[in-house]
Amino acid sequence: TLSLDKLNMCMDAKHHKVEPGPEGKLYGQCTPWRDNACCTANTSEEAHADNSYLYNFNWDHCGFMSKKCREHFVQDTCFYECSPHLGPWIQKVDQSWRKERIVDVPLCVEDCHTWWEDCKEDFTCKTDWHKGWDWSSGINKCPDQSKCRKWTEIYPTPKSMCEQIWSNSYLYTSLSKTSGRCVQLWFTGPNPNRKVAEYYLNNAQ
Ligand code: FOL
Repeated sequence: TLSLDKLNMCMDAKHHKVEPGPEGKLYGQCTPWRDNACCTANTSEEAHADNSYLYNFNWDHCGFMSKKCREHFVQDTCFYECSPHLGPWIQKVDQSWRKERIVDVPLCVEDCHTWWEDCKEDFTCKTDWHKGWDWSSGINKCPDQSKCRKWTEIYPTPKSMCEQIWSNSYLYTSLSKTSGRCVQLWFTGPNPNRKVAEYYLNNAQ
C-alpha cells in the first residue's frame, strides 16, 4: 500500500522505486543509501557509468571531464536517484521523462564548494544541463550556439553552479554540515538528511 509519508518516500521520476526500502547491495558511491533507498542496485551501478542508460548523459561534452569533477556528478546521481528523504522538496512537473522533481533542496555549503572547486578547471557549454542539448546522436552534445568555455566562465561561483546546473534542484546555503539544516551529498553511516527533512517539514519554508 502506498503511503504519503513525506519523510520517507520516493519521487515519481524516471528510475525511482515506488517506495523506499533496503537494497542489501548498492554500488560504489551509492553504498551509503543501502539501508533505505529509492534506487535499485542496477540504478546504483549505472550511476557510475559514462553515457549510462539512466539519461544517456555525456559528462564529456566539452572534452574529458576530470576524475575529481566526475566523482561529484556520480555522487549527485546517487543522491538524486537513491534519497528517500526529499519529500519536503518534491513537486509535480509536466515533463515527458518524469512526473515529479526536487526544487530548492538546501545543500550544505561544503558539498557545493568542494563540487565547484573540483570542477573549476573543467569545461562546459551550458548553465542548465536539463535542457537545450543536441540529442541527434543519442547522447547530449553542445548545441551550435553554445561554445565550450571554462567552467568558471559558465559558473562564476559555487552558488551559480549548484543552483543552475539542474534547474534549481538545489538551493545554495551558507549552512554547514553540522547545522542539521542542510542536506549532504556525501556521508557515511546513518543518513543525516532524514532529520533535515523533518526540520523543514515542521518549519515550512
Ligand atoms: N540531479 C539532481 N540533483 N537533480 C536533477 O533533477 C537531476 N536530473 C538528472 C540527473 N541528475 C540530477 C537528469 N538529467 C535530459 C537532460 C538531463 C537529464 C534528464 C533529461 C533531457 O532529455 N533534456 C532534453 C529536454 C527533455 C525535456 O524536458 O523534455 C534537452 O532538451 O536537452
